Amino acid sequence: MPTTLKEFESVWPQLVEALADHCRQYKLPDNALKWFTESLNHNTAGGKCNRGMSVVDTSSLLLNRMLSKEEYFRSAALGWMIELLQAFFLVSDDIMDSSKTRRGSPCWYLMPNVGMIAINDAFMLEASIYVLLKKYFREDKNYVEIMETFHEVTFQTELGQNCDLLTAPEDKVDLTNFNLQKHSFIVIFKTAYYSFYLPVALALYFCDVATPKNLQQAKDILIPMGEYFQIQDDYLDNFADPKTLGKIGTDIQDNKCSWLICQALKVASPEQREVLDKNYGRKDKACEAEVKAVFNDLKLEQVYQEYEEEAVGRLRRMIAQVDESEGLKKEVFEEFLRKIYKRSK
Ligand code: GPP
Ligand code: MG
Ligand code: MG
Ligand code: MG
Repeated sequence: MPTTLKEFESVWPQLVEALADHCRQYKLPDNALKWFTESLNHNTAGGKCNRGMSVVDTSSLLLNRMLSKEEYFRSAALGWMIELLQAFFLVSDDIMDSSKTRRGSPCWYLMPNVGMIAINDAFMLEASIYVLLKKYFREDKNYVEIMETFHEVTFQTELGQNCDLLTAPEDKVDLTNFNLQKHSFIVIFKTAYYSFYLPVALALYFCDVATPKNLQQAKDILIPMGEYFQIQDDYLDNFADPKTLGKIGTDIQDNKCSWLICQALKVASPEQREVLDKNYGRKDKACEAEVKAVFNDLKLEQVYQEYEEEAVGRLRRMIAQVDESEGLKKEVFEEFLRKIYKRSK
Protein backbone atom coordinates (compact mmCIF):
# COMPACT_ATOMS: atom_id res chain seq x y z
CA MET A 1 0.00 0.00 0.00
CA PRO A 2 1.41 3.41 -0.95
CA THR A 3 1.95 5.83 1.92
CA THR A 4 -0.60 8.58 2.53
CA LEU A 5 0.04 12.31 2.56
CA LYS A 6 -1.20 12.38 6.15
CA GLU A 7 1.31 9.77 7.30
CA PHE A 8 4.15 11.43 5.39
CA GLU A 9 3.22 14.87 6.78
CA SER A 10 3.24 13.50 10.32
CA VAL A 11 7.06 13.26 10.10
CA TRP A 12 7.51 16.93 9.17
CA PRO A 13 7.05 18.56 12.62
CA GLN A 14 9.83 16.37 14.04
CA LEU A 15 12.19 17.58 11.32
CA VAL A 16 11.27 21.22 11.96
CA GLU A 17 11.95 20.61 15.64
CA ALA A 18 15.35 19.07 14.83
CA LEU A 19 16.25 22.12 12.72
CA ALA A 20 15.01 24.48 15.45
CA ASP A 21 17.11 22.61 18.01
CA HIS A 22 20.12 22.92 15.76
CA CYS A 23 19.59 26.71 15.73
CA ARG A 24 19.03 26.86 19.49
CA GLN A 25 22.56 25.54 20.09
CA TYR A 26 23.76 28.80 18.45
CA LYS A 27 21.43 30.78 20.75
CA LEU A 28 19.68 32.17 17.69
CA PRO A 29 17.44 35.11 18.72
CA ASP A 30 13.77 34.16 19.09
CA ASN A 31 12.54 36.36 16.25
CA ALA A 32 15.00 34.78 13.81
CA LEU A 33 14.06 31.28 14.93
CA LYS A 34 10.39 32.13 14.45
CA TRP A 35 11.13 33.51 10.97
CA PHE A 36 13.04 30.37 9.97
CA THR A 37 10.37 27.95 11.16
CA GLU A 38 7.67 30.00 9.39
CA SER A 39 9.67 29.89 6.17
CA LEU A 40 10.20 26.14 6.60
CA ASN A 41 6.50 25.50 7.10
CA HIS A 42 5.17 27.88 4.47
CA ASN A 43 7.57 26.81 1.74
CA THR A 44 8.13 23.12 2.35
CA ALA A 45 4.81 21.75 3.63
CA GLY A 46 1.46 22.07 1.88
CA GLY A 47 2.39 20.71 -1.55
CA LYS A 48 1.47 17.40 -3.17
CA CYS A 49 4.71 15.83 -1.78
CA ASN A 50 4.86 13.38 -4.70
CA ARG A 51 8.65 13.53 -4.78
CA GLY A 52 9.06 13.02 -1.06
CA MET A 53 6.48 10.26 -0.72
CA SER A 54 8.11 8.39 -3.62
CA VAL A 55 11.21 7.79 -1.52
CA VAL A 56 9.06 5.95 1.04
CA ASP A 57 7.01 4.05 -1.55
CA THR A 58 10.05 3.10 -3.65
CA SER A 59 11.89 1.87 -0.54
CA SER A 60 8.96 -0.33 0.44
CA LEU A 61 8.75 -1.74 -3.11
CA LEU A 62 12.49 -2.40 -3.25
CA LEU A 63 12.46 -4.20 0.11
CA ASN A 64 9.25 -5.96 -0.89
CA ARG A 65 7.67 -5.44 2.55
CA MET A 66 6.18 -2.90 4.90
CA LEU A 67 8.72 -0.56 6.46
CA SER A 68 9.42 -0.68 10.18
CA LYS A 69 8.62 2.48 12.13
CA GLU A 70 12.28 3.48 12.06
CA GLU A 71 12.63 2.75 8.32
CA TYR A 72 9.50 4.77 7.63
CA PHE A 73 10.86 7.74 9.55
CA ARG A 74 14.28 7.66 7.90
CA SER A 75 12.99 7.21 4.34
CA ALA A 76 10.41 9.94 4.95
CA ALA A 77 13.17 12.19 6.29
CA LEU A 78 15.04 11.65 3.00
CA GLY A 79 11.81 12.43 1.17
CA TRP A 80 11.42 15.67 3.13
CA MET A 81 14.99 16.59 2.15
CA ILE A 82 13.83 16.48 -1.50
CA GLU A 83 10.86 18.65 -0.50
CA LEU A 84 13.35 21.11 1.07
CA LEU A 85 15.35 21.12 -2.16
CA GLN A 86 12.15 21.75 -4.07
CA ALA A 87 11.21 24.57 -1.63
CA PHE A 88 14.62 26.17 -2.22
CA PHE A 89 14.08 25.94 -5.98
CA LEU A 90 10.50 27.22 -5.96
CA VAL A 91 11.13 30.23 -3.70
CA SER A 92 13.99 31.21 -6.03
CA ASP A 93 12.19 30.33 -9.26
CA ASP A 94 9.15 32.44 -8.36
CA ILE A 95 11.37 35.51 -7.93
CA MET A 96 13.13 34.82 -11.25
CA ASP A 97 9.83 34.16 -13.08
CA SER A 98 7.96 37.09 -11.43
CA SER A 99 5.26 34.63 -10.43
CA LYS A 100 2.35 35.73 -8.25
CA THR A 101 0.96 32.62 -6.61
CA ARG A 102 2.18 29.19 -5.54
CA ARG A 103 0.09 26.40 -3.99
CA GLY A 104 -2.86 28.79 -3.91
CA SER A 105 -1.10 31.46 -1.78
CA PRO A 106 1.01 34.46 -2.70
CA CYS A 107 4.60 33.49 -3.57
CA TRP A 108 6.88 33.71 -0.52
CA TYR A 109 8.72 36.83 -1.76
CA LEU A 110 5.34 38.58 -2.07
CA MET A 111 4.20 37.75 1.47
CA PRO A 112 4.00 40.67 3.93
CA ASN A 113 7.47 41.80 5.14
CA VAL A 114 9.35 39.13 3.18
CA GLY A 115 10.52 40.69 -0.12
CA MET A 116 14.16 39.91 -0.90
CA ILE A 117 14.73 38.24 2.48
CA ALA A 118 13.25 35.36 0.48
CA ILE A 119 16.64 34.93 -1.21
CA ASN A 120 18.35 34.15 2.10
CA ASP A 121 15.38 32.01 3.16
CA ALA A 122 15.92 29.96 -0.01
CA PHE A 123 19.59 29.43 0.91
CA MET A 124 18.55 28.31 4.40
CA LEU A 125 16.04 25.84 2.98
CA GLU A 126 18.84 24.27 0.97
CA ALA A 127 21.28 24.26 3.90
CA SER A 128 18.64 22.54 6.05
CA ILE A 129 18.97 19.45 3.85
CA TYR A 130 22.54 18.91 5.00
CA VAL A 131 21.78 19.59 8.66
CA LEU A 132 19.14 16.84 8.58
CA LEU A 133 21.23 14.50 6.46
CA LYS A 134 24.07 14.73 8.97
CA LYS A 135 21.77 14.24 11.93
CA TYR A 136 20.03 11.13 10.61
CA PHE A 137 22.48 9.58 8.11
CA ARG A 138 25.96 10.41 9.40
CA GLU A 139 26.47 6.74 10.32
CA ASP A 140 24.88 5.29 7.17
CA LYS A 141 27.34 3.50 4.88
CA ASN A 142 25.89 5.43 1.92
CA TYR A 143 26.08 8.87 3.61
CA VAL A 144 28.67 10.25 1.19
CA GLU A 145 26.90 8.84 -1.89
CA ILE A 146 23.59 10.33 -0.77
CA MET A 147 25.22 13.72 -0.12
CA GLU A 148 27.02 13.66 -3.47
CA THR A 149 23.76 12.79 -5.22
CA PHE A 150 22.07 15.83 -3.66
CA HIS A 151 25.00 18.02 -4.72
CA GLU A 152 25.13 16.74 -8.28
CA VAL A 153 21.38 16.92 -8.84
CA THR A 154 21.30 20.45 -7.41
CA PHE A 155 24.01 21.52 -9.85
CA GLN A 156 22.19 19.88 -12.77
CA THR A 157 18.98 21.70 -11.83
CA GLU A 158 20.81 25.02 -11.63
CA LEU A 159 22.33 24.41 -15.08
CA GLY A 160 18.81 23.78 -16.40
CA GLN A 161 17.48 26.92 -14.72
CA ASN A 162 20.35 28.89 -16.23
CA CYS A 163 19.46 27.66 -19.74
CA ASP A 164 15.76 28.33 -19.05
CA LEU A 165 16.56 31.95 -18.14
CA LEU A 166 19.09 32.54 -20.93
CA THR A 167 16.57 31.32 -23.51
CA ALA A 168 13.98 33.77 -22.13
CA PRO A 169 15.55 37.25 -22.13
CA GLU A 170 13.12 39.90 -20.85
CA ASP A 171 14.05 42.59 -23.33
CA LYS A 172 14.64 40.65 -26.54
CA VAL A 173 11.95 38.41 -28.01
CA ASP A 174 13.32 36.24 -30.79
CA LEU A 175 11.23 33.14 -31.43
CA THR A 176 13.88 31.71 -33.78
CA ASN A 177 15.76 30.86 -30.54
CA PHE A 178 13.18 28.25 -29.56
CA ASN A 179 13.05 24.64 -30.68
CA LEU A 180 12.14 21.27 -29.18
CA GLN A 181 15.76 20.18 -28.90
CA LYS A 182 16.60 23.16 -26.66
CA HIS A 183 13.39 22.60 -24.77
CA SER A 184 14.34 19.01 -24.10
CA PHE A 185 17.73 19.97 -22.63
CA ILE A 186 16.22 22.68 -20.42
CA VAL A 187 13.48 20.52 -18.95
CA ILE A 188 15.63 17.45 -18.38
CA PHE A 189 18.06 19.53 -16.37
CA LYS A 190 15.72 21.93 -14.57
CA THR A 191 13.11 19.31 -13.63
CA ALA A 192 13.74 15.65 -14.45
CA TYR A 193 16.85 15.02 -12.37
CA TYR A 194 15.57 16.36 -9.09
CA SER A 195 11.93 15.39 -9.49
CA PHE A 196 12.28 11.86 -10.85
CA TYR A 197 15.80 10.49 -10.73
CA LEU A 198 16.62 11.82 -7.24
CA PRO A 199 13.79 10.08 -5.29
CA VAL A 200 14.62 6.68 -6.79
CA ALA A 201 18.39 7.12 -6.46
CA LEU A 202 17.91 7.98 -2.77
CA ALA A 203 15.67 4.96 -2.21
CA LEU A 204 18.24 2.71 -3.91
CA TYR A 205 20.93 4.00 -1.53
CA PHE A 206 18.59 3.79 1.44
CA CYS A 207 17.86 0.11 0.69
CA ASP A 208 21.52 -0.47 -0.18
CA VAL A 209 20.80 -1.76 -3.71
CA ALA A 210 22.30 1.19 -5.59
CA THR A 211 24.41 -0.79 -8.06
CA PRO A 212 25.74 1.07 -11.13
CA LYS A 213 23.33 -0.94 -13.28
CA ASN A 214 20.28 -0.12 -11.12
CA LEU A 215 21.16 3.58 -11.02
CA GLN A 216 21.64 3.64 -14.80
CA GLN A 217 18.36 1.82 -15.51
CA ALA A 218 16.56 4.23 -13.19
CA LYS A 219 18.07 7.20 -15.00
CA ASP A 220 17.24 5.81 -18.45
CA ILE A 221 13.53 5.67 -17.61
CA LEU A 222 13.12 8.53 -15.14
CA ILE A 223 14.79 11.22 -17.25
CA PRO A 224 12.32 10.78 -20.17
CA MET A 225 9.52 10.50 -17.59
CA GLY A 226 10.61 13.79 -16.03
CA GLU A 227 10.67 15.36 -19.48
CA TYR A 228 7.06 14.28 -19.97
CA PHE A 229 6.22 15.72 -16.52
CA GLN A 230 7.65 19.15 -17.37
CA ILE A 231 5.83 19.10 -20.73
CA GLN A 232 2.66 18.59 -18.66
CA ASP A 233 3.73 21.58 -16.53
CA ASP A 234 4.15 23.72 -19.67
CA TYR A 235 0.78 22.54 -20.99
CA LEU A 236 -0.97 23.22 -17.66
CA ASP A 237 0.68 26.68 -17.43
CA ASN A 238 -1.58 27.73 -20.31
CA PHE A 239 -4.52 25.33 -20.27
CA ALA A 240 -5.24 24.55 -16.59
CA ASP A 241 -7.58 26.44 -14.28
CA PRO A 242 -5.26 28.39 -11.92
CA LYS A 243 -7.60 27.50 -9.03
CA THR A 244 -6.92 23.80 -9.56
CA LEU A 245 -3.25 24.30 -10.44
CA GLY A 246 -2.55 26.57 -7.45
CA LYS A 247 -0.46 28.92 -9.59
CA ILE A 248 -1.07 31.43 -12.37
CA GLY A 249 0.75 30.66 -15.61
CA THR A 250 3.55 33.04 -16.60
CA ASP A 251 5.27 31.32 -19.52
CA ILE A 252 3.88 33.47 -22.35
CA GLN A 253 4.59 36.80 -20.64
CA ASP A 254 7.97 35.51 -19.43
CA ASN A 255 9.11 34.69 -22.99
CA LYS A 256 9.72 31.05 -22.00
CA CYS A 257 10.89 28.36 -24.39
CA SER A 258 7.87 26.29 -23.41
CA TRP A 259 6.69 23.13 -25.16
CA LEU A 260 3.57 24.94 -26.41
CA ILE A 261 5.40 27.72 -28.23
CA CYS A 262 7.84 25.18 -29.72
CA GLN A 263 4.88 23.19 -31.08
CA ALA A 264 3.13 26.34 -32.30
CA LEU A 265 6.23 27.45 -34.23
CA LYS A 266 6.29 24.12 -36.11
CA VAL A 267 2.80 24.58 -37.60
CA ALA A 268 1.91 28.29 -37.53
CA SER A 269 0.91 29.98 -40.81
CA PRO A 270 2.83 33.16 -41.74
CA GLU A 271 -0.07 35.24 -40.35
CA GLN A 272 -0.16 33.30 -37.09
CA ARG A 273 3.62 33.54 -36.85
CA GLU A 274 3.37 37.33 -37.12
CA VAL A 275 0.88 37.42 -34.23
CA LEU A 276 3.23 35.28 -32.13
CA ASP A 277 6.27 37.45 -33.00
CA LYS A 278 4.38 40.60 -32.02
CA ASN A 279 2.80 39.34 -28.80
CA TYR A 280 4.91 36.60 -27.21
CA GLY A 281 7.07 37.56 -24.23
CA ARG A 282 5.37 40.95 -23.57
CA LYS A 283 4.37 41.81 -20.03
CA ASP A 284 0.86 42.64 -21.16
CA LYS A 285 -2.43 40.77 -20.64
CA ALA A 286 -3.82 41.70 -24.07
CA CYS A 287 -0.69 40.41 -25.85
CA GLU A 288 -0.91 37.22 -23.81
CA ALA A 289 -4.54 36.77 -24.92
CA GLU A 290 -3.50 37.09 -28.60
CA VAL A 291 -0.97 34.29 -28.13
CA LYS A 292 -3.51 32.13 -26.30
CA ALA A 293 -5.92 32.58 -29.21
CA VAL A 294 -3.29 31.32 -31.68
CA PHE A 295 -2.59 28.33 -29.39
CA ASN A 296 -6.31 27.54 -29.47
CA ASP A 297 -6.57 27.95 -33.26
CA LEU A 298 -3.65 25.55 -33.65
CA LYS A 299 -5.51 23.03 -31.47
CA LEU A 300 -2.50 22.60 -29.20
CA GLU A 301 -4.66 20.93 -26.59
CA GLN A 302 -5.18 18.06 -29.01
CA VAL A 303 -1.51 18.05 -30.09
CA TYR A 304 -0.65 17.69 -26.41
CA GLN A 305 -3.07 14.81 -25.86
CA GLU A 306 -1.56 12.94 -28.80
CA TYR A 307 1.93 13.59 -27.43
CA GLU A 308 0.87 12.33 -24.00
CA GLU A 309 -0.42 8.99 -25.34
CA GLU A 310 2.71 8.50 -27.44
CA ALA A 311 5.06 9.38 -24.55
CA VAL A 312 3.26 7.15 -22.06
CA GLY A 313 3.25 4.23 -24.53
CA ARG A 314 7.00 4.67 -24.99
CA LEU A 315 7.59 4.79 -21.22
CA ARG A 316 5.48 1.66 -20.66
CA ARG A 317 7.55 -0.22 -23.23
CA MET A 318 10.76 0.88 -21.50
CA ILE A 319 9.41 -0.21 -18.11
CA ALA A 320 8.55 -3.64 -19.51
CA GLN A 321 12.25 -4.11 -20.38
CA VAL A 322 13.61 -3.39 -16.88
CA ASP A 323 16.07 -6.02 -15.65
CA GLU A 324 15.15 -6.86 -12.06
CA SER A 325 18.14 -9.13 -11.40
CA GLU A 326 19.94 -6.64 -9.11
CA GLY A 327 16.88 -5.78 -7.03
CA LEU A 328 15.24 -3.00 -9.06
CA LYS A 329 11.46 -3.41 -9.60
CA LYS A 330 9.28 -2.46 -12.57
CA GLU A 331 6.56 -1.40 -10.12
CA VAL A 332 8.73 1.50 -8.98
CA PHE A 333 8.34 3.09 -12.41
CA GLU A 334 4.73 1.97 -12.90
CA GLU A 335 3.86 3.76 -9.66
CA PHE A 336 5.55 7.00 -10.77
CA LEU A 337 3.74 6.92 -14.10
CA ARG A 338 0.39 6.15 -12.47
CA LYS A 339 0.76 9.23 -10.27
CA ILE A 340 1.36 11.68 -13.13
CA TYR A 341 -0.61 10.26 -16.09
CA LYS A 342 -3.27 12.83 -17.12
CA ARG A 343 -2.60 14.95 -14.04
CA SER A 344 -4.50 18.22 -13.73
CA LYS A 345 -2.32 19.86 -11.08
C1 GPP B 1 10.32 24.34 -13.05
O1 GPP B 1 10.20 25.43 -13.89
C2 GPP B 1 11.72 24.26 -12.58
C3 GPP B 1 12.11 24.58 -11.33
C4 GPP B 1 11.12 24.98 -10.31
C5 GPP B 1 13.56 24.51 -10.97
C6 GPP B 1 14.07 25.83 -10.53
C7 GPP B 1 15.53 25.74 -10.35
C8 GPP B 1 16.31 26.60 -9.68
C9 GPP B 1 17.76 26.34 -9.60
C10 GPP B 1 15.78 27.81 -9.00
P1 GPP B 1 8.88 26.35 -13.94
O2 GPP B 1 9.31 27.76 -13.77
O3 GPP B 1 8.11 25.98 -15.15
O4 GPP B 1 8.07 25.90 -12.65
P2 GPP B 1 6.68 26.56 -12.19
O5 GPP B 1 5.73 26.41 -13.37
O6 GPP B 1 6.25 25.69 -11.03
O7 GPP B 1 6.97 27.96 -11.83
MG1 MG C 1 11.07 28.85 -14.01
MG1 MG D 1 8.36 29.24 -12.55
MG1 MG E 1 5.93 26.03 -15.34
